[in-house]
Amino acid sequence: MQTSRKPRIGIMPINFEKMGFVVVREHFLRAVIDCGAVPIMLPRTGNKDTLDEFVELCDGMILSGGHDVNPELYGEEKADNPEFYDDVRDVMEGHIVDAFMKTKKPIFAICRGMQFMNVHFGGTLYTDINKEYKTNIDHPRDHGFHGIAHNVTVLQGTPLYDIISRTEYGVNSFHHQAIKEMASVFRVCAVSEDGLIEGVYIPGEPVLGVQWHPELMIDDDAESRKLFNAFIDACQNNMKKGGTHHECI
Ligand SMILES: [Mn+2]
Repeated sequence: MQTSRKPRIGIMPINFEKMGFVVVREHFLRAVIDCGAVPIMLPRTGNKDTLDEFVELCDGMILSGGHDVNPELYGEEKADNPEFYDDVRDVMEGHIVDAFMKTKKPIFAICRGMQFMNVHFGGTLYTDINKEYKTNIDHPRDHGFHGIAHNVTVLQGTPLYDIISRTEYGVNSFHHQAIKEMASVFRVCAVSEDGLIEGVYIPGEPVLGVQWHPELMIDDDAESRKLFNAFIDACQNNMKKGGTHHECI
């Protein structure tokens, strides 16, 4: 059994159809490398045999931000613009999440990734916060990569609090969807000032989701660095145990 190699971290791709590209945000690659692991971008495919090879290959998975989750998956209607959605990503993410849960390999779900997991496990989303939720906070507005859009309250006794050791924390915000009905497997670990769920985890499982983008703040925000370090540590510990046990991130 190899125990000395670096953890390999899969990163879900984003479709950039107009140019024929599939991309990942460069910050993810850098964050993973800086924390001592190896980033691996997944191909955008619904081919389950191919995805299973990546499940085998990767020690942890980052569900990156990206397109909106197809509202039809939680009983709502799609908007008119088909560019909002990526059905291939929905399919592949569902397969990856199931396989990683089965193998107990850690998942770090960011923004759309967290929203997708909520839908995948039976929850629903606000398809557009500004239309469906009364708030003074502009969650979708571009405040800049490092711009603090709002505070979150981090709940004590949760894995997120264990990692960042703060109850109030300023975060960026680039989302117009949000959790409406939370999936029953989830527990809340962070809430925004206006009451939206901004962080979730699954008790006893190495799964953490946040709605902000710690990858964009990795250079100058100690807490963002702690989140990636904790995730990579969880992957490393899982490898040492031969992949049959796990730790919460
Ligand atoms: Mn927000």
